[in-house]
Amino acid sequence: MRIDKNQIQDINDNELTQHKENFDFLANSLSKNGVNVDAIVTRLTDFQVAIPSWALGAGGTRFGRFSYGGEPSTLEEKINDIGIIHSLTQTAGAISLHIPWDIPKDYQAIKELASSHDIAFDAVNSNTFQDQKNAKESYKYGSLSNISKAVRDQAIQHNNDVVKIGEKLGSKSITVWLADGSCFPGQNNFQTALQNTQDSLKEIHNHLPNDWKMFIEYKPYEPNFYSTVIQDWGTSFMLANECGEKAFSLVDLGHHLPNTNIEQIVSTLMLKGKLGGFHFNDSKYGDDDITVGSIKPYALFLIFNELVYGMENNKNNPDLAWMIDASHNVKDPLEDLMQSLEAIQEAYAKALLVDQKLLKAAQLDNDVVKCQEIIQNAYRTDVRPLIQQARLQSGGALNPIATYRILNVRENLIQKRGLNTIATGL
Ligand code: PSV
Ligand code: MN
Repeated sequence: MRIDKNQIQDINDNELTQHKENFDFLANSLSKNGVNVDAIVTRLTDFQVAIPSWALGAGGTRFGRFSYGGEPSTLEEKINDIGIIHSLTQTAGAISLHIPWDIPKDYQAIKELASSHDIAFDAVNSNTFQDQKNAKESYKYGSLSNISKAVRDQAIQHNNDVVKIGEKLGSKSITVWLADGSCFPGQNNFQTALQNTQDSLKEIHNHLPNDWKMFIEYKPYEPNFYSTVIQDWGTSFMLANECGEKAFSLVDLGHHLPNTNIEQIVSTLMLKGKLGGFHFNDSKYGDDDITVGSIKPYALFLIFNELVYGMENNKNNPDLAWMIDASHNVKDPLEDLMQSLEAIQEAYAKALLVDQKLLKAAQLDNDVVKCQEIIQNAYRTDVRPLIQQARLQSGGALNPIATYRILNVRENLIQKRGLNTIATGL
């Protein structure tokens, strides 16, 4: 199913007068305070977030998986689903493939389909946390860190193969996340595991095409519950430095112990020019992978505040690869992704409102109260009319989820694909 621009416009028309009123009111009051509203709307329009190919079905937990109906069962259908989200939000202009879950059969056809939806191929993801059918070696005791050279070589080769697949699609980066670690004290020699991982990553790095980047993702625990080889940003940063110029750290919001100051990690990595990628989700306890902004929207805003500061001040840091990494059991996955996109845009817009000059002056005066006021004034501003304006200008829906429901998208998908389809992935 494809959503036509005219269908969106017809629905927008009913809400246009109200939107204009809201937007003009906000734009006026922001302009009076010296904010360049057009510049913010343009930055919101330019901001695109990749959707992972595994997030379009109803995600599962290890306890159960409840199909949503009309789930995409092929890569083509997944791209079409992202096309639906992108046409409504104008913010999901990229897909991130997980290999081997989503290997294209006909590369040319897949590329044409994606570009017909205005969707680019972002970072490709390798998978050495599951054994593949007919694989010679098993990753049960680790992949790039494994004590067996044969296992490490197989995992290195897999990463090189993933890069080759990405090259055919126009991707320019690979994300490496390792489940490697140990479940019990004594199971692993920490130093050997880390050294093996470093050597393996170096091999992958040195094999990359010149214009490619490698993102090293960290995570404190799960699926190993005693130790994880790349457990934190420090380890990821050290490995990225050891590997060389094309290697960067990747921050996944869910991959931190409770109360970690993620915005400070972001700022440190950007200062050093080593933040390459970003995975959005939200969590209450661990790597819960729930809708972005559903639990800690203020923390998300503070993180964006550092991202915006870094994008403006750390020119040595590359443009970031943004991706949503969330998927769960109970919502329509497309509606859920649109909620995540809205939360991301909201945090970004609010961060763009922070008056950096005023903040710096207040910091120089050690005026703690004023510093907090500046940050919270931005956070308390209802920026939704700015986001709606950005969408309106690029042909998206003023209210994506409402439009999705008016157009009966899910019912259409169920009718076409059936009630019991299951998407590949988690
Ligand atoms: C691991 O928890 C992770 O965040 C990695 O990015 C994986 O690629 C993704 O989730 C899906 O398993
Ligand atoms: Mn992730």
